[in-house]
Amino acid sequence: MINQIQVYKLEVPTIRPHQLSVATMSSQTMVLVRVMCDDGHEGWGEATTIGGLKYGEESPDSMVINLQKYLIPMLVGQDAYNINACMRKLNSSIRGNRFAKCAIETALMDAQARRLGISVAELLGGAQVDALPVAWTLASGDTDTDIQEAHSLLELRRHRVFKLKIGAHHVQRDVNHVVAIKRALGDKASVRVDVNQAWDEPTANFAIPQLIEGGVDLIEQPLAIANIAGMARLTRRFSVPMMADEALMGPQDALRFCNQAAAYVFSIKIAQSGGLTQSRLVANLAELHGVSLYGGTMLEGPIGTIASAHLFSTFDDLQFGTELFGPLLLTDDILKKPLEYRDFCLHLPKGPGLGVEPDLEKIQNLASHTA
Ligand code: MUC
Ligand code: MG
Repeated sequence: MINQIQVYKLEVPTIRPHQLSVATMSSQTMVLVRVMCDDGHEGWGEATTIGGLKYGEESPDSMVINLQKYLIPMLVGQDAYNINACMRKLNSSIRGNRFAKCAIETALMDAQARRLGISVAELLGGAQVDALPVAWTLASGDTDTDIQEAHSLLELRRHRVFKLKIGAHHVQRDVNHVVAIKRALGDKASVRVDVNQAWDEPTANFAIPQLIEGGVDLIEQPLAIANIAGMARLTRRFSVPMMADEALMGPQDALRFCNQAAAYVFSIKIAQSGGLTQSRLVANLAELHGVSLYGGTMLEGPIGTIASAHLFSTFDDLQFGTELFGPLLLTDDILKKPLEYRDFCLHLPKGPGLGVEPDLEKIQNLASHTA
């Protein structure tokens, strides 16, 4: 039985300003939930978004309130062994709130897997790999700084896939920035761009041929969320793969994209999808429609990141790798032992559940909100 669910909100500074077209981040606010069960088992989950309300329609504060006031009271006293029943109860009376639901489902799965003495990946059918390639986002806002950052990460063997955040500046300035970085890195790295919806279709038609010529491998969410027809036209028109990101807010959107052949790649994010089970559904739809997969991030801390890794490790194919670098962008860790990044990959931990041990004392000290 679920005895208690605690919520923590904590803000951790980033190692440098992280510039997206929608926001410049100098810190990240994590929302963590801790599910405690009467058999002594507990589990952790995370609901983290970007830039307050700039990226998604749930903010850290709305998640805390909605968890405390609506979601948690429905779960206390429920059978912790039956995650499907718990999630159905939530979904049948609470609309939306995908991030908050993801945190709850993750925590229930962590507890369940610990109880069974298996990993979350095993609970989901079993990992097919023990490490996942991880891209890094170059988003300092300065071309030379980004080039230096990429060179040192290549040297460290931490990342060899770089995603550039563009869309905040004039289109030609952004294109020149990307092309200069790709020229500096050459064949040593894959360079991709994330426009975060900043372009209209004529701007995309102007920029993309130059990006292809410059050697860019992937274009992420160039157009507004609602412009699925435009995404379909770009997918048909250009040889470089188009990836849907913000537009995928769960399986219904994924189905719409599949039906309209509006993307060649899906960025799967556990929070955007509404949890690990819903993410699996998005991945299944993609696989059925010949859409390739990429393991996305909401720049979560280590708990959301490793939960994503457990799920992604169960996929048959993750053609474009992952970007599960969130914890590396933060100046502080909340785990007793940090996640293992080496040889361009995130390595899955071996233990039961999520395989990580949250540092409760640290979390309590960093938390601005606890309930
Ligand atoms: C996004 O839109 O992909 C993921 C990596 C990053 O730098 O920003 C996020 C959000
Ligand atoms: Mg994106």
